[in-house]
Amino acid sequence: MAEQPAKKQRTHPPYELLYHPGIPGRGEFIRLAFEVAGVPYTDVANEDKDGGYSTVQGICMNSKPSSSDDNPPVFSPPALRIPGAGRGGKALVIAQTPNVLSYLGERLGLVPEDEGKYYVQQLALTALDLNNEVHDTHHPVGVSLYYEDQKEESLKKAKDVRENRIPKFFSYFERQLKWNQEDGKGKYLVGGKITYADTTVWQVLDGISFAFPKEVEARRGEFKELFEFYEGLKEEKGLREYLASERRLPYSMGIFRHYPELDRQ
Ligand SMILES: N[C@@H](CCC(=O)N[C@@H](CS)C(=O)NCC(=O)O)C(=O)O
Repeated sequence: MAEQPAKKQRTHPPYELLYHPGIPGRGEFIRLAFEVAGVPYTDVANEDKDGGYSTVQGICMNSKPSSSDDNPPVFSPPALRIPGAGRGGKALVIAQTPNVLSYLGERLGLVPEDEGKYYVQQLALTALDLNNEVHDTHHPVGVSLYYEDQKEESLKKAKDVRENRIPKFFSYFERQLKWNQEDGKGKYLVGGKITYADTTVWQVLDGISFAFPKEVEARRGEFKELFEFYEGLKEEKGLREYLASERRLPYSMGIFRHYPELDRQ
């Protein structure tokens, strides 16, 4: 847990992120929540090079009936493990990115206390839908197949996602920003403080900018306010330091991949 901000360390349990090592992936949505909240966490597979990934695999990718302690099985990473927070004082293990974000949102102060927390979850779920659609641009036929075996279909899928789906989602995020501004709350998506809706939408925008740089460049003028939000959030306390740190992993062969042939030509 070295280098991470420790300001709230005493009031938080030892949070453990269980995810694949070496890629941002869906684990990134959870990392960003901890980072902007300034709350320490252990990124198990990345921090414990020897046994960390075996722990992740044992808990999250296991074919045995039960994953760990009294928790139900986990289908796939990412998951959150909190020693002592589960049944009978054992570890709690929960999975599914938006489920983990919802759990952490209240505990890390990343949601409003009123009905705004459902607006936050609504946005995070929508951003994660877009995340999945962008993933499918390089795997439109089967997640178990290689990209090289589905290149034809990828071209068609990527064209539709770039030309139709991305602008539709971007316009929705922009309408949300306007809605919040009219509510007098300023630069965030919901309310007057950063929430996990902001970090989740931000991460999807960042990933799309990596995957489709030409498409994004061409659309910046069309979605000026959304990109102001995107650039502005980079200066947010916690995020700024994280982006400059070694904990922020580069994109590679995960959800967001840069295949030039799938970008705008
Ligand atoms: N809806 C799930 C998707 C989880 C997921 O697809 N995890 C990937 C890594 S990002 C994985 O390891 N999947 C294994 C599999 O689907 O077999 C979530 O948001 O957590």
